[in-house]
Amino acid sequence: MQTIDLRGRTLSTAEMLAAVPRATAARAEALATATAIVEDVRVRGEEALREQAERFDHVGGHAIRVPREHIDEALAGVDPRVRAALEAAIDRVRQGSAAQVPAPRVTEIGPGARIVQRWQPVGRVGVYIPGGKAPLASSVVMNVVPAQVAGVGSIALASPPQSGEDGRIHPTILAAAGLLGVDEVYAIGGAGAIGALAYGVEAIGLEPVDVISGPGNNYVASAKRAVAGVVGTDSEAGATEILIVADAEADPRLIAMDLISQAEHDEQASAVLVTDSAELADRVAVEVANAAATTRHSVRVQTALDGPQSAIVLVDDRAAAVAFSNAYAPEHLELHLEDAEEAAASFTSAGAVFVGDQTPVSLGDYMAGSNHVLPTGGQARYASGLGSYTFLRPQQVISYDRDALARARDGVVALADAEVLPAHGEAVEARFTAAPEPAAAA
Ligand code: HSO
Ligand code: ZN
Repeated sequence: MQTIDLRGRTLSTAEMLAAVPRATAARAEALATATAIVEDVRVRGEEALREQAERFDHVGGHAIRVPREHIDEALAGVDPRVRAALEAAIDRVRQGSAAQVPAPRVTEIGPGARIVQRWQPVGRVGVYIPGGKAPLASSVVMNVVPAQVAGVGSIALASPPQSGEDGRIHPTILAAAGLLGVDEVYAIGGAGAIGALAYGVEAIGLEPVDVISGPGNNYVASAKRAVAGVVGTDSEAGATEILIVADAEADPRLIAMDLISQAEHDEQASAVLVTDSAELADRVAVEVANAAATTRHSVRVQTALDGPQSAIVLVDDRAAAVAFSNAYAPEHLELHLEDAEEAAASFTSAGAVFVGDQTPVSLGDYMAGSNHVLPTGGQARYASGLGSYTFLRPQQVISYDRDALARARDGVVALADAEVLPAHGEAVEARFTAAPEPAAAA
């Protein structure tokens, strides 16, 4: 892991970002491929899905709509420890998600003039869960629970068919769906799944959804771009990131473990430590080197940690650490600081903030009750993580009585005239004037 010494320098935001550049995905090529796949599904439906399953997943003749018995079998077969953990995670994320549903709010603009701000769930959601490197059963929980808590009535889930398993999707993913009461499940992978959810596939009874959420590789992310404007999508998830801000008192072993825990996801993952303690920096470098050598996914982890996207960054003081972190806008921010609780207020740009050394990111990945679908690649500057609000639409409901309208009458007419849209004013005037006499017949 490289050490970058920024002490004694005042850097612009751009310079800070250039010091530890994120890995960038080759988007243009993926977008072209994903768009073609989505389009094929839109036009040719099931036939396209079967061809894509043979080509990408090496599976043929499988049940695309997963039969209920497969879900029941997965539920019966799941390790009881995993089942208990999933149930606990569901319960905790339900509690965390409930706080994300705003209560309706009534505003009296004046007597008889009322606006209700209400939050309407979308009608139908499609959740995509990748197969690949790790079967992310926890991501089923993190996507489905907030949608259910928001009040979404219809949820479909798609995940790739597995070759050698007669095209069934991963049993833990299926079990998680079963525990959540999601029984509309499709064995469809990649960009094709995004197309199928967005446009529907009549032959298999798949109705189009309103919002698609869930993680995925570059092609899945590109497919979501391709269907933008047709459906809503969650924000684009790139490689996982962790940034830790630590002071001289922090525990280097815990910091190393947490950096490695997220590097474990991906060769492209970013793991960054920002500290004003040169001694801590050295000790973390040693701990990381030791632990990375022996961890289960050592090659992947070391690739991520040795990449230009990972670094130990030395800064002058706390203010510089805050500036760096806020510029970087990490997906996950951990604060290993003596005054972590108070310091948290200064860190404004992060997908989620983990306060103190007893709150590791991997707790948040599974069990904290917070959501683990978070903005990456600096999107935390303007976006939030997934939550119940992802599936809610704020809507204003306006009601005025006659007296209240009368008080607004002149204003409407004046502005309508100014915009040379007199029919707008006349629509209001009509409430206060009698209908003109019908023109006499010639
Ligand atoms: N850290 C990942 C989420 C995850 N971790 C799922 C384990 N399973 C992205 O925030
Ligand atoms: Zn993780």
